[in-house]
Amino acid sequence: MPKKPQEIQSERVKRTKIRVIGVGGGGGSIVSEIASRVSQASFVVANTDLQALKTVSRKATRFQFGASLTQGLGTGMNPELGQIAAQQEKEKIKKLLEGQDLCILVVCLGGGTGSGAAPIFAKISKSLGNLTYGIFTLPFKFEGEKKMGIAKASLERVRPYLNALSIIPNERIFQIVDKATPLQQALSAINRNLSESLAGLIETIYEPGLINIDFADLKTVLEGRGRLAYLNAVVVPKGEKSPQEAIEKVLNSPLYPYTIRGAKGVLFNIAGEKEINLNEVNQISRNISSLLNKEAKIIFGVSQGRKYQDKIKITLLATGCGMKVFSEKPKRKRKAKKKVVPEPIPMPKPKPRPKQKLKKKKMKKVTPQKPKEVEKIPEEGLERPTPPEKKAVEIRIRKNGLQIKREAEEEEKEMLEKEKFWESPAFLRKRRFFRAQ
Ligand SMILES: Nc1nc2c(ncn2[C@@H]2O[C@H](COP(=O)(O)OP(=O)(O)OP(=O)(O)O)[C@@H](O)[C@H]2O)c(=O)[nH]1
Ligand SMILES: [Mg+2]
Repeated sequence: MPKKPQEIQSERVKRTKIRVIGVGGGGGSIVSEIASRVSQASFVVANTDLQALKTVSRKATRFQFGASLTQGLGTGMNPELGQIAAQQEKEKIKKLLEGQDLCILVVCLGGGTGSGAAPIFAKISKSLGNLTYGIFTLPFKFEGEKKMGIAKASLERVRPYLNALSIIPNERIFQIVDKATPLQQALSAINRNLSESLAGLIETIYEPGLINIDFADLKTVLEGRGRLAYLNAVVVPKGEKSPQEAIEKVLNSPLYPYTIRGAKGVLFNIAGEKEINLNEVNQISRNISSLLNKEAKIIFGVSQGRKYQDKIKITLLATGCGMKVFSEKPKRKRKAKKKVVPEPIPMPKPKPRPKQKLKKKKMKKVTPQKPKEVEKIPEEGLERPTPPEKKAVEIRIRKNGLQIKREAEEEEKEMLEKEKFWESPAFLRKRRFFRAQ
């Protein structure tokens, strides 16, 4: 039976509830940043550290816990204290998380508050029946083994309570910024990148699209247990090559130590201006699908809007990515992350570039002095200067036929002279030798 307009109206009232919770100092900073740029979801920053809470954006709710244990300070890198602090305030945390459809936990692991409390927050969220997704950063290498140990232990404890989790080692920021970059600046770069990705996902769920993605779709991709997730959002200026550029960028986030290869579920949204070319949309979606398992669930959406004028934005969430993060086996040298290369999108053929032709000619060009030096036959009693093998090969490759012939002739001539030299009496040899010098 067709629905009456009034019924449809009342169904629309049920709005998806997404709550993003940052726990600890780092997690709080990231959520604070997202809160200031996205209005649709709700944001909470939880910390034992009152001073840190005071710096959080007004758009996020502040939640202090463990005051009786830490007297409003941090835990001083003590995850047990962070855990007890959260356990003591279970009821308050429950109130904070109930009634949500999706709870996103954001924690920078390695300290005491976030690492200790994250498993408690996740456990409560799961017990309430929320879909729960965790985003975690790992400490920098220079912070030492102890912090990394705290982070890994926390990840193992939190994972069973999560549907999906993303892991971003802070160290990966050096793929984008120089090692000499001040720490604060490096952290901001990570936080900005993470908040842009998360903002992209939230927008995708809340903003109506031409091909719409809603919470049911997100649920399909996120459902499961402890799945490794990849979330990224990129914006590229609209141009001839922008679809190709956007795919490459969205698939190759420098911050992740893994890619979407092998993912079991993917959700992605393409946003553009009003006249978005559906042919391009088709190319992009085919490209992403070709990288995945045939059984993978792929959900894609298209949204249009004036705010995407002159640009294309792709947001992508993949879950069940292939890498094993919690392997118990002894460490083997890990293979370097392979770049995901999408199939090229056919473009109109570019005109031949004269520069390339020039390059070819340059390769053929030979340097006349060097070959002689290498091929020179040494004088008796002098040690042959051994040129590096590579150099000799390189030079040989660069010779042309005429030059080889000329050198052979020269060599022959020299040999003949040498033979003559040995045929001469000893007292004459010396003189000829010095004359030859
Ligand atoms: N990406 C990112 N990482 C951060 C940031 N701040 C801290 N971290 C990382 O997170 C780790 C834990 O730091 P905090 O989040 O301050 O620790 P905490 O959870 O508040 O724990 P305690 O202060 O020890 O109680 C650090 O070792 C850093 O590696 C941040 O703003 N961004
Ligand atoms: Mg702290």
